[in-house]
Amino acid sequence: MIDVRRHNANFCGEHFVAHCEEQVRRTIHQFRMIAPAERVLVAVSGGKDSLALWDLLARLGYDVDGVYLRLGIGEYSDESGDYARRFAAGRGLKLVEIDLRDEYGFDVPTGAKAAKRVPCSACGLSKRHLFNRAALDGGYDVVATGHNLDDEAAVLFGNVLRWNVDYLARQAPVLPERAGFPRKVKPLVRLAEREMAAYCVVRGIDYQVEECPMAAGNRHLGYKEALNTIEAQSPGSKAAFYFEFLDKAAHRFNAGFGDEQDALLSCASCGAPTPVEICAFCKLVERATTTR
Ligand code: Q46
Ligand code: ZN
Repeated sequence: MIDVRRHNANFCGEHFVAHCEEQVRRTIHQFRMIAPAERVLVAVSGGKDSLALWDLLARLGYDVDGVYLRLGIGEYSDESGDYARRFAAGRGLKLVEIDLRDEYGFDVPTGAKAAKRVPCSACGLSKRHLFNRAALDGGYDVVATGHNLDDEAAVLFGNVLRWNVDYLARQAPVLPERAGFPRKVKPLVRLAEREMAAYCVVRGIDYQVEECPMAAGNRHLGYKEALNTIEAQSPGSKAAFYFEFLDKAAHRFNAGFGDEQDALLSCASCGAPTPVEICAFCKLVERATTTR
């Protein structure tokens, strides 16, 4: 059904599902991502990775709900939400929904424009803030996201190309909880993008195949292509690049990381932890809703 060249293995459907489960189980264990009784909130986009992650965590027996953020990016968002809802309903899982427009008065395209930010920056900031908030409000211990090996290797590649040492310090598959922030984990880092697509096919998971229209021209797509070229010539390069970084180099960048947490205040507007008086999300909301 699928060959995974970096493992030098071919799988039938049944064993491929078992293989994915094992990779996730090992990742969770190795990086101490989730303790058995903890409650997990999966950030769901309606795409293959987040739905596969939700499915895998539920299969592995975790107490896991999903959260979907309506970004208001035209048809793409409408369809993505439908996939997320259908998945949850079909499996009897709980999906928490947050609507940026209804609850905060803006959507990603118009809000970004009004706030003079690129859409992905306004979007990323909103996601980080609202997933944290949803986790804390709902009493979840952990927020899990569907970042896969290709995503993490591409981000690492970009950060190395520019020697963004601050980002390199933060690029870990688990970010520990700290005052006002839940733990963040990426249990799919051992699985590649095409493997997640294959997993969805085998498991009968219907997902949003379209990419977000705002992603066009995103630098990471170019990094993924570059890494795919290298991977085709030398299977295993991507995994080695990422996991050897974690193993041998990450600690050289994260000395001192986390020191700033002592200095965190509570946002005067929403109460979220922030190094300044008003948090970046509240500033975005204000600019996105008053400049129009
Ligand atoms: S959803 Fe949002 Fe992505 Fe679309 S606007 Fe950019 S960040 S590309 S993962
Ligand atoms: Zn705030």
